[in-house]
Amino acid sequence: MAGVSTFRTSLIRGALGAVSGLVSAYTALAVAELVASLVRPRAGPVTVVGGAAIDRTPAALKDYAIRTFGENDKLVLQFGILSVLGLFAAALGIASLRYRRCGAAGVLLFGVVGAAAALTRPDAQGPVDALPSLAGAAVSAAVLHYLSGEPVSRAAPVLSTRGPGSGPSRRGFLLAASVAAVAATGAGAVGRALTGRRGEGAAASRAAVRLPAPASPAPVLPASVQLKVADISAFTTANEDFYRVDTAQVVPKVDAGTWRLKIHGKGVARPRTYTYQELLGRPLIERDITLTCVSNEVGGPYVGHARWLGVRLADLLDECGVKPPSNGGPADQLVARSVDGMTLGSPVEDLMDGRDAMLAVGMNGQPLPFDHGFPVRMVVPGLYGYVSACKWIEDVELTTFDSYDAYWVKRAWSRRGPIKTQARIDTPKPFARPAAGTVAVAGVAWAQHRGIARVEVRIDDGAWQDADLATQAGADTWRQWSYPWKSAPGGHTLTVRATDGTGQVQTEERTRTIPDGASGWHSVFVTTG
Ligand SMILES: Nc1nc2c(c(=O)[nH]1)N[C@H]1C(S)=C(S)[C@@H](COP(=O)(O)O)O[C@H]1N2
Ligand SMILES: [Mo]
Repeated sequence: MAGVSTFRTSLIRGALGAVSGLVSAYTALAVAELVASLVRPRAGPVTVVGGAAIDRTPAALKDYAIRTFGENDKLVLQFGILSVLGLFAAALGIASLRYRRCGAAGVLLFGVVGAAAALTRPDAQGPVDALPSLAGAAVSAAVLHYLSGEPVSRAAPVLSTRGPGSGPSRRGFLLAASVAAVAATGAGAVGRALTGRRGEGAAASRAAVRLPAPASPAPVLPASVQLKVADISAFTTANEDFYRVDTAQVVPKVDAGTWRLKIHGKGVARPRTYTYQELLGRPLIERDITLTCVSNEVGGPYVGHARWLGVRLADLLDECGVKPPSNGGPADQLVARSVDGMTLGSPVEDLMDGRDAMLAVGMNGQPLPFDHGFPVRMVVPGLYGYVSACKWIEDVELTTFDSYDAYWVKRAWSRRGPIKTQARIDTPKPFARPAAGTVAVAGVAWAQHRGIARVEVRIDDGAWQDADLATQAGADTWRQWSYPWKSAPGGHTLTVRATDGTGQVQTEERTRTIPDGASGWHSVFVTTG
């Protein structure tokens, strides 16, 4: 019996050790949140470790994460980080029962890892970025040290059984742990409120924006750009429904009043800085442009259409004295940098070849939503987002492709990213069971800046049939198509392919998204009956 009770005692001790580890880790995160709210919200330990993990994730794994978790990829990552932290914390708590100093030292080590991650973030603002992790770790180490040993007074030992007759006082331990947890929750709540207040300035600046009327409006969209087919993607994607792809775990909240855009670099005869009001005061263009992500699989969801309002980028570059390479300019790459340190590189030639490359301030009649780059982002027809569509932009540097690789290029993606021709079947869905008879097969096709000239549908191994096309809004937009399929009962594979405005038929060759975008025909299997 003695053996059993010893076992029970050590089990309880172990559990209490794990609890003290978890409580101290929780304290660390809460204190770090409070300090981060004072220093810089994006310097919090989970955010910086998550950012470091995102930056170091091999391309294939990142591709897998986007495929599997979609736009929840960052939530899954943060949950993973917290789980790992929780496991280590519990282990440290148990270890510190026997080796009290080890626990505290382990916690401090975590603090150093967090601080290192914070200092090496591309948007780090200096040594202060290390503070949230270090402060969190210091308080956490003290909490763990206290919980895992005798209290200062020695009168009411908490967990230690080291001293003669000093059995663990479980009530004292629970009290101390609860006090720590409650205090930490309070600190975390204060931190969150302070961070929220920071965001309020940005939100107020956005609410105050009155978008001017465009000097060059987009043509009115004819109703015929939208086919009357249930379940086809809306021609214009609502801002709330627009896909979001970026590496930001905390969406940057930028105050338009203090925002500045700097244009500088190689061959920039007159470097300049622009304010938001200066941009709004210029002649604005309004254009319909469909955006696509290079990570979009064949048939995937990362494509959306909006009406953008902004300043023609070529005009600004011109004003700064930039010449395209074809006109003797020394810079062939424009590197856009965001407030969160992201870099995207676009060919200067493309930006100045007459297409509607712009610094957008408006999206579907609204100031840009925070998720989509408020106050200003780039939008370039014909190029995948990762080489053109910089959100939360604050710096434009002219350079060469030979001398600088932007973020995704360092991670095995192609330097150049023209959008590949794609067609997608929106309806019927894969493995749908439509009633036999005439089934509306419909979807969208895109080949931005070349346009869509033709869409064909094939049933099983039959001949290609022309689909009906909606009106083409422009070469830079997607185009809806539909095909009234007279179906026979049974299982069928439906395949679609598009031809772009240059007469090039979309290739059948299936490629992965890495390095320069997926190609191949989309098909779905359905059963009619
Ligand atoms: N600052 C910043 N801008 C960014 C990115 C990013 O990670 N950070 N991702 C790019 C990518 S890969 C794409 S496809 C588009 C997506 O824009 P959206 O989220 O508004 O749809 O933004 C681009 N701009
Ligand atoms: Mo993308």
